[in-house]
Amino acid sequence: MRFVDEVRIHVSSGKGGDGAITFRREKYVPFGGPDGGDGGRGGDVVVVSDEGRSSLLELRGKAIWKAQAGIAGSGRQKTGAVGADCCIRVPVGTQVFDEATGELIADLVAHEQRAVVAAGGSAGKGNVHFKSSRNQAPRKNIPGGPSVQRRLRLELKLMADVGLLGFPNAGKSTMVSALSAARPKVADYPFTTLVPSLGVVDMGMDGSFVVADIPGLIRGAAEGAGLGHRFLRHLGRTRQLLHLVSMGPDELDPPEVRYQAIRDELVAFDQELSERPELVVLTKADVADVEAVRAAGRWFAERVGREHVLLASAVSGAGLNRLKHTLWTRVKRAKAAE
Ligand SMILES: Nc1nc2c(ncn2[C@@H]2O[C@H](COP(=O)(O)OP(=O)(O)OP(=O)(O)O)[C@@H](O)[C@H]2O)c(=O)[nH]1
Ligand SMILES: [Mg+2]
Repeated sequence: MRFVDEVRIHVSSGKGGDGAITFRREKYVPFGGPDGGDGGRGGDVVVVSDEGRSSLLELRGKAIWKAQAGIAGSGRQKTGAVGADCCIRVPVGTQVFDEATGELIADLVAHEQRAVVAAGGSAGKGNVHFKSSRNQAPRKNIPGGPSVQRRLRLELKLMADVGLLGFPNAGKSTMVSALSAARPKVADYPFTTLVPSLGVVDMGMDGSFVVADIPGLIRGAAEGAGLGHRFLRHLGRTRQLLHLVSMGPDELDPPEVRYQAIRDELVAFDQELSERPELVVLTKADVADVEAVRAAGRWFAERVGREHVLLASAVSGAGLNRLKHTLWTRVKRAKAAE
């Protein structure tokens, strides 16, 4: 399955603060000893997984993530402030790779898991540490450690919540483009989509869910007709099936026949998958014949229940809001029941 959710970022940890070289200055004490304090540690860049996040989309706007530098130490053994960490909050399931080497740096599988991806520079040491019997006035310190800079690739293995079903040309890819920021190829010939892809549907403050676009199915797919039905395995972990039935004028078979053909393939592929909740969308409403829609609406209401049939057009946008919210409500309900 292709990853659509991927970002590349640059991270830079904070440099450590230098240790100070200072000497005590007091009235009547001509040769005060060393009193240079330590520097503060530089801030780390930390990637933290967060259940409340569902996509890496939110990171897209920011290419450079910087932690604060530690502050240098000063006289009177004063220690410099520690640099603040920079936290990058990502969805659970995010993997972090070093862009240059391809090395997997972190695999964040649980809520609030933290991975330091660029460690802050160590704290420098002030000259107060270097006093000895032989050297009462050391002009020596340890500078703060350097900042670490890295290019990272963050990848989220998306799990589809909703899986699309339908004949070739039913408008599956068009629907994914209309609902999400993904831009799968759309064309007026069958089998445009050859590999499954995913789109993230943004529900604003509420969150988001993922729709899987897969190649079209035709009758006999179980026996290898068309592209076969092996793509159905990508729907394995989806919570909800979205079955698109085109109401466009170019269809040869009536909608109920096409619907049933897909249902048969689904059952042949996997009985359990065929029992998942399904929402039927009569699509291409913008170019549909009103009488045909009415008749199909009646048939589907009878067959799957009125609440499981919607009318929409991915081109005009009609019915899409309702579709989005219906899917979202169902996905949330299914998640809560898990
Ligand atoms: N008028 C109209 N045309 C649509 C609508 N949705 C899709 N189409 C057209 O239908 C054709 C097929 O659309 P796709 O989205 O590529 O169909 P698909 O189901 O992904 O097809 P495959 O990938 O080949 O299985 C394209 O020419 C689309 O522009 C719609 O709501 N209204
Ligand atoms: Mg397609």
